[in-house]
Amino acid sequence: MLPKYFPLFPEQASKLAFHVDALYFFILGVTIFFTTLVAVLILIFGIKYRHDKHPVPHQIEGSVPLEIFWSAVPLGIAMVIFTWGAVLFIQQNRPPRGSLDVYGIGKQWMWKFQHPGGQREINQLHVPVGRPVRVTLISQDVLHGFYVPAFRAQMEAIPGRYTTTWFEPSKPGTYHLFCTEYCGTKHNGMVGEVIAMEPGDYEEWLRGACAFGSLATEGQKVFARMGCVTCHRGDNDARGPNLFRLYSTQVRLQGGQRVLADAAYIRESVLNPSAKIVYGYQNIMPTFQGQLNEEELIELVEYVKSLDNAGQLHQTITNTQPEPPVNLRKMQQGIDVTKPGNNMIPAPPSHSEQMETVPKLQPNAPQTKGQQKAPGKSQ
Ligand code: HEC
Ligand SMILES: [Cu+2]
Repeated sequence: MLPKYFPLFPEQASKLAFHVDALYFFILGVTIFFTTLVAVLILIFGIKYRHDKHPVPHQIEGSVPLEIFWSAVPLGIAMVIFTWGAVLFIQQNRPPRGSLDVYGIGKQWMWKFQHPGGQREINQLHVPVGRPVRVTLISQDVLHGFYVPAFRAQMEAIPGRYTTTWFEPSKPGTYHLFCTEYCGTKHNGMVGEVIAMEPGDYEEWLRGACAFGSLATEGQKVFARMGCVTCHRGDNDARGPNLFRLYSTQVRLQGGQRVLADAAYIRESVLNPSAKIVYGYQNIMPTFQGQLNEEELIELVEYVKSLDNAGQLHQTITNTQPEPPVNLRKMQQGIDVTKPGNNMIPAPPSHSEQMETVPKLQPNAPQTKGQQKAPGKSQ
């Protein structure tokens, strides 16, 4: 905004930054205008109606047009600010489809970031330019705040709850990352940097960064280790619902209402399964509270998310081997697919066969996701 030698305002390095600033300067302009107007009028009236010229005040009985004028004009200005602000707010809270997902965990006193490909970073976040990035945040202890001034992106990191923010970096560079909640004695040291890179450089960085398997494959291991697969086998007789294509669908619950299966829903399903019971299922899932840390929960979320495509894992850039698709059939047979070589997928035909084993509607346990409407219920 201002020249480099007078950096009163942070750089504008994201797509929304200009719009946020425009609103900010509009409000600033309105404020300056009225402050000046009032100050100047005080001065003029103070001189014009001073005591020695007007010893006896002249009584004014009021004027309807004037009253309407000075009510309507501020109302109009306030509504402009409100509408403009609301539109921006909605934009800033709705990551565009196809955003790149990264996860940020705040803890005293650092930021840990995880990329879908399994790359992990501390107090540094590498992102590509020209692509929306959605950051899903959570805190491991107290309230923290994720703030990148150059992107005009700010969101609290709250213990026990996912929050998200997004930005689309518009120019390469290294930008400040601050924690904006006073989170303890070393709060001032909880700083980091966001490095926006050209897409090519970013991909190169992804390949070179340390990773031990993508979040989804790590999640698959957690899924097997915690015994989730015994109930979520993905077939008709399974005790738990099929998780294929669950992510970002509307899940029908026992009471008939529907919820969006996002990261927060999956997290809640694991930690507090009885909070929302899927329609047609029993409340038998045990809680995994205290048995999984935030990282493992994120991995589970990414795993369930990756099942979007009939059990096929995401193609995420990682410097480990390309991910083989999850072989659910082997998991059902009790084979530990997390052991090297055990998750080999048979030739493609059997995979399409596997797709067909996605449970059909059961007479008394209707599919929970999808287009079906609850009779007599509207949402
Ligand atoms: C004892 C069997 C059992 C185990 C073990 C189990 N679940 Fe479940 N799960 C269920 C049942 C039954 C439901 C549906 C009822 C409900 O919503 O609580 C469910 C629901 C879910 C849902 C919501 C599904 C939907 O369609 O909306 C998710 C996500 C989930 N489980 C994940 C997991 C994960 C991850 C694990 C392992 C950490 C796990 N489950 C372990 C039985 C189980
Ligand atoms: Cu903090």
